Amino acid sequence: MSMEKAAAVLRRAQYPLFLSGAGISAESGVPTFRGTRGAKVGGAMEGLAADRGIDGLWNNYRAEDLATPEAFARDPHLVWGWYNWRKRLIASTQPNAAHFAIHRIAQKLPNLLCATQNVDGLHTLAGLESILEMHGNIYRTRCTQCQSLAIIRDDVTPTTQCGNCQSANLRPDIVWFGEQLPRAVLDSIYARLAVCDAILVVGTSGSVYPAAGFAIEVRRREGVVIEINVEDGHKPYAHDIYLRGKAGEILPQIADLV
Ligand code: BJW
Repeated sequence: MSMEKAAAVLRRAQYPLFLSGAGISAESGVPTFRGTRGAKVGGAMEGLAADRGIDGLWNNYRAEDLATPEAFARDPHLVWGWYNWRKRLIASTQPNAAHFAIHRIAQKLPNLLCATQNVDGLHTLAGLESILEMHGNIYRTRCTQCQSLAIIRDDVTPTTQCGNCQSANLRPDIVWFGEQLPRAVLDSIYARLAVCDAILVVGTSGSVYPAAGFAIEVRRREGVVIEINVEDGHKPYAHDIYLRGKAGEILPQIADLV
């Protein structure tokens, strides 16, 4: 019943917004940040790391200690090591049923604005043509000297040179804690939030801002909040329709009904 209700809300919405988090890629094998138990990043990483013969290098680190400009300035080898490892892991994954379902929903609802906090590129790989990547992309580097962007699929180290200015100052083109999100991406999302009548939030813990504030804003304007998550964790916002379960099982059914 809730599934039909969610589909009907989305179908009728004039200015719908879709927001995904790490949970949508969990069924592809990409580790989430906080898992389902509010654990440090090591929780998910350790299991996969062990599966792939990697020792517990990251056991003593939290995502917040690696994904900051200060961490990178302190120890670029460590931070690049973390990103190279994640990049390799992500490169071995494929989009899952949830990514394909969102593509299908977007085809049926051309006015759906899609945003993701994920850096794995799996929405694009599933065929979604327009996706706002709020936190960057794991395959992209940015030169801290000349600011040029590049896609580098191989490992990067602190000595890897920028293809444009030849300096060795590449960083991941990822939004770290305390850094501003891409202006154009935020402008598009805030323009949508000003009129948004329904938001579909999938697989996020709602613990990182500004993304966690989107549903708050939609509710404030009396829009409908639809949430899909495997657990009903503490969120800074309330939902109107809560669909508990795996995104890869629920979203395809919604895609059929929209
Ligand atoms: C399933 C599932 C399945 C599992 N199906 N579900 C307001 C208040 C307080 C603090 C702040 C605030 N505004 C800003 C801040 C500071 C900070 C912040 O939010 N801190 C919090 C910790 C409180 N925010 C920032 O610093 C942001 N920048 C900013 O605001 O700049 C302002 C500024 C202005 C002027 C000058 C300068 C700055 C930047 C945030 C960047 C976040 N970056 C990260 C890491 C980098 C990316 C990377 O390396 O990959 O992005 S943090 C990490 O968390 C990552 C994620 O995108 C992000 C969100 O995580 P997500 O997606 O929610 O994942 P999880 O793991 O938390 O949750 C997974 C969920 O899936 C769970 O709920 C599961 O149950 C579920 N799930 N399997 C469905 N199969």
